[in-house]
Amino acid sequence: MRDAGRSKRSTSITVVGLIVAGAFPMLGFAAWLFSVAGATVPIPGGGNIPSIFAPASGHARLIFDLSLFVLAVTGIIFAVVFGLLVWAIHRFRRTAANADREPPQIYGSSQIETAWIIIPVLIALVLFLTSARVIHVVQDFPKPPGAVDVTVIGHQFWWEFRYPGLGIVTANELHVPVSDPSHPRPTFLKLLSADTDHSFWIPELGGKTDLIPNRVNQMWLDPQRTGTFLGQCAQYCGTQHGKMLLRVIVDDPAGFDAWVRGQQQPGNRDERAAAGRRVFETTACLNCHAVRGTPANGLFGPDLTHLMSRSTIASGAAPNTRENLRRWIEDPETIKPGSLMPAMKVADADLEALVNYMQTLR
Ligand code: HEC
Ligand SMILES: [Cu+2]
Repeated sequence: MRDAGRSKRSTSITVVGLIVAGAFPMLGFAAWLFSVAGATVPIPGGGNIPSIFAPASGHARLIFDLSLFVLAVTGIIFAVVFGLLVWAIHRFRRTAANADREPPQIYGSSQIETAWIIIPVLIALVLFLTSARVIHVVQDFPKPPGAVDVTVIGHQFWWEFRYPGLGIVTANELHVPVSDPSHPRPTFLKLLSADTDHSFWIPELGGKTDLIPNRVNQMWLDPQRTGTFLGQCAQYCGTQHGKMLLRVIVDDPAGFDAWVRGQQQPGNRDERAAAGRRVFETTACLNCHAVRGTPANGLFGPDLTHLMSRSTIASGAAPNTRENLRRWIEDPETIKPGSLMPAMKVADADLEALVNYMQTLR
């Protein structure tokens, strides 16, 4: 009677164990399904929910292929170990015939011990070599002539992009040309930080690379189709790390050249917005923001020379609409709590004039 109860209990413990162990591959599978479905969900303002399962550049594809290989190897290990476990539990379970006997006590087997040292060492070696190969290809990628250079500077909580060869400074929305494999035109990023650690990550275009103060990191992107790709600062860098979004807009060659020409223009000096410009240039705004061709040359906040060419403000925290600009200048906390731009407490009339001025910065 007591034995039957104990055996029933051990059976149910086994079943619970199998469900728990089986939950891991199921969770992995669900994550995969979720991101495949997410990759087709458009987001207002362009782009899709980013998915590591939808690589759109050679760099991301190398990492993706490696991760599938690692997943396959570990999946086979899981299936074999799990299968043997289920078989052993079933084959050697307690039955009425053996209930009063101890199982045979076996000690030592050099064949089995050698096998379970050598096989894992070989598996680890194969995984090491394949990873080292991908790291080598990604890190030592040669820079072809015609590559675009961008210096990316991470700030709390926004991104600065400088194109040293083109004389462009912009923020939060990185424009790069498409890199057709037959005419590769990759973009090389030099990654710096103005304050603390950040991490540049566009899942569909490549792996994460950290931006670390007093250190220069590098990475490259070679997007093979046009479109908007979304990403995120992937390193906790302070209160608004979660609203430190990234947008990479991959333009066709003509579109990229047109964008470059537009960005190279100095700031608009539209006389209709002269009142707003005066407010901008006589309050603290100009200490933190630059508008090329005007006295404003602050470096603490985003360059506003071509603010209206961006579809969002505050690093993707809000769409770049008149209403949001007004709300932002009145009190940035309402859009991005913890942002390092103070509420400037400008009078209503000045606020209106400022927003008008901002809207001429095309
Ligand atoms: C103490 C420095 C500082 C002052 C003064 C300041 N700003 Fe800012 N501003 C910032 C920072 C930092 C950001 C980026 C915030 C973020 O995204 O987290 C910003 C962002 C902005 C943005 C959004 C830009 C973008 O592309 O996302 C606008 C527009 C703006 N400021 C306008 C103004 C105006 C107008 C004034 C004057 C009334 C002003 N700022 C005063 C630091 C400042
Ligand atoms: Cu960050």
